[in-house]
Amino acid sequence: MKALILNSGLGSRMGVLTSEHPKCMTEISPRETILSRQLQQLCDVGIKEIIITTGLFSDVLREYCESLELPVEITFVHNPEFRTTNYIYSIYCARDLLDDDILLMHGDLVFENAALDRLLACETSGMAVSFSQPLPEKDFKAVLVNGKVDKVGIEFFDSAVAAQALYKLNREDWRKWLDNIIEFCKLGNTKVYAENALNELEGEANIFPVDMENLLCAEIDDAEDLKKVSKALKCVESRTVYMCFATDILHGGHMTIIRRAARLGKLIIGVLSDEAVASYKRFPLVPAAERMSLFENISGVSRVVEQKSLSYKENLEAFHPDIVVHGDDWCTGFQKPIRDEVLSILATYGGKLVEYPYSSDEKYKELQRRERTELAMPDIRRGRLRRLLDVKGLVTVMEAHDGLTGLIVENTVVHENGGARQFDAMWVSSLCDSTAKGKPDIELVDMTSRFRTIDDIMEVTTKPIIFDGDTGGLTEHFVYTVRSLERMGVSMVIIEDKTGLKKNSLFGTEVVQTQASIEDFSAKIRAGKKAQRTKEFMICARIESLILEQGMDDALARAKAFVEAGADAIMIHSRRKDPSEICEFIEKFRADDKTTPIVLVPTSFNAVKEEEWKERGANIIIYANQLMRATVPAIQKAAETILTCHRAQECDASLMPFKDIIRLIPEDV
Ligand code: SPV
Ligand code: MG
Repeated sequence: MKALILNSGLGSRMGVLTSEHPKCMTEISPRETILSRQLQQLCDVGIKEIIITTGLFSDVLREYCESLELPVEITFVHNPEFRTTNYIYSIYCARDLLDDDILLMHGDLVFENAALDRLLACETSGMAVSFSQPLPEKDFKAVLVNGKVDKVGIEFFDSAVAAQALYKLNREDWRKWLDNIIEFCKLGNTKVYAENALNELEGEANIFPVDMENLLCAEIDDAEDLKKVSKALKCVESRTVYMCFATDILHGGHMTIIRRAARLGKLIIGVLSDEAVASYKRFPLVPAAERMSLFENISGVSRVVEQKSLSYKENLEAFHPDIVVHGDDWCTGFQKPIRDEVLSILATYGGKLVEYPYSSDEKYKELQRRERTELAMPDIRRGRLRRLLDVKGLVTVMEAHDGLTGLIVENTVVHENGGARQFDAMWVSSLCDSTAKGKPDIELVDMTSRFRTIDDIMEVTTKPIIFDGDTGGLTEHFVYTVRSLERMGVSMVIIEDKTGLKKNSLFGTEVVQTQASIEDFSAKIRAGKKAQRTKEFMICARIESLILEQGMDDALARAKAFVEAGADAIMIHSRRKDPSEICEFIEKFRADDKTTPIVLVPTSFNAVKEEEWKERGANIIIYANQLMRATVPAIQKAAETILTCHRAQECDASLMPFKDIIRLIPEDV
């Protein structure tokens, strides 16, 4: 597409303002003239060839254009008869250069980017009109017939709309109009508007009106217009636009939408905090501070701020952007409440929402798949538990005992109030791993088998893993376990301060269980920390004093000693329904130690909500066996029903349809 700018007019109504240069060189802001603005806008939309017709001061105009040093080829066509002809003759002079789609504009037209974008987005030929602005007395109006522009002129009022000499003309439509312009000029009809030649075609040029509504698109005829347009331009230039990004991999689709948004005004980018991203989709590969600097270096972005939550409220109230830009994918689904909130806040101060079609391009999906692969890599996965603790303060963990439960923990999301909730990490429980294998939870399932379970889970998930290391075994063995777990990408091992034949803690004192001495267990922790090769891996000391009824003082003394031995976290366990002993422990431990993460497994003391645990000072909540416990009654019932009924029909209603089970696991995860 080429642009044709008509600058051969005399501009006599501008008075002294055009005594030394053509009208298009009139300054409309301290930084630009009508022409420099038009040329920059054309460059910005990718136009490479521009034809400018000239009249009076043609040399001044040419030199001026060259001084702008824009990356565009400009051809100047002088109309030697500029004093006695209208621009129809200038077009005639340029006719041999115009065999293309043409963006035609008068040289005294000032328009905002959004107006140009709207015209260019029109697939047919189009003319800028406004259905909402009053009909001008002396300026162009377009008569519409059957939805098309039938006539353009200053004399039409019936069935007319306000119009501006800004056209996007597809080659075939333009050819018809140009041929008639040539015809007019050959007949010496050179003192009329080029539109007179268009009007004879009676709609055959297929030009459709493109409604600019109240976007700035106005010509400057005199000093009064200049004042008005300069003022309107100031408003346009001071407009602010807000967009929020959760991404950490910027691709072409993002750049396109950023470029479009930046054309609407000064662009403020909100970068979603790590915590908000983690709750909304997955843990960000790149931390918020780095993501912010990524955006700071993109041209067209005037400011980058953090958006702390999925809700835009805080930032909209702080910055009052004139426009919020978003993809149209949030019109439905879980993001709809966020959109509704944005709309209602914008309505309070007259802001606008602009939505662009969401790109679900295959190559961007491929990028997302690569991101997932990246997140599953041992080095990336291992460190994420520490980052989650930093970012969220409280991390929720659900048990997984095989690939399927791993997938459930990975993918289960619930939406509430426009936000999303999901588990942060996975717990590979000794109880559930043993139970899945039909074995008691007594360290009977050996490490090789336990590692096999981790591997099955890791193959299909990306979330961090906390491993239940039972007693850790012999110290001489534990050091190897630590290194193996690190290599696999596990984030934390929890070992309990028991010795001899370990039984599940939930038996309490009903069975014989022996607690290790503080010295021996501290030595095991020290050895594990010494063996550790990466800085991210965590060893958590689990204290069984309350389970074995050894008292609060013993629990606290152990916690202190184990932290001194190098434990990265403390797990305190209880099998009471009443959470008070756990609360007491947290309070007393936190009196001296504000930072060591506290891990809880609230299987029996399950009435307290996560928010309260966080407030009390706990950091990791492990739901240690609920998925396994959900499975057993369901499968037992199915087995019994089939045995009772001698067929499977009766149990079908409580089963997942077989059509669904075969699709439950996607082939390409
Ligand atoms: C496990 O899940 O195996 C645990 C937690 O160790 S508990 O069963 O509560 O002891
Ligand atoms: Mg266990």
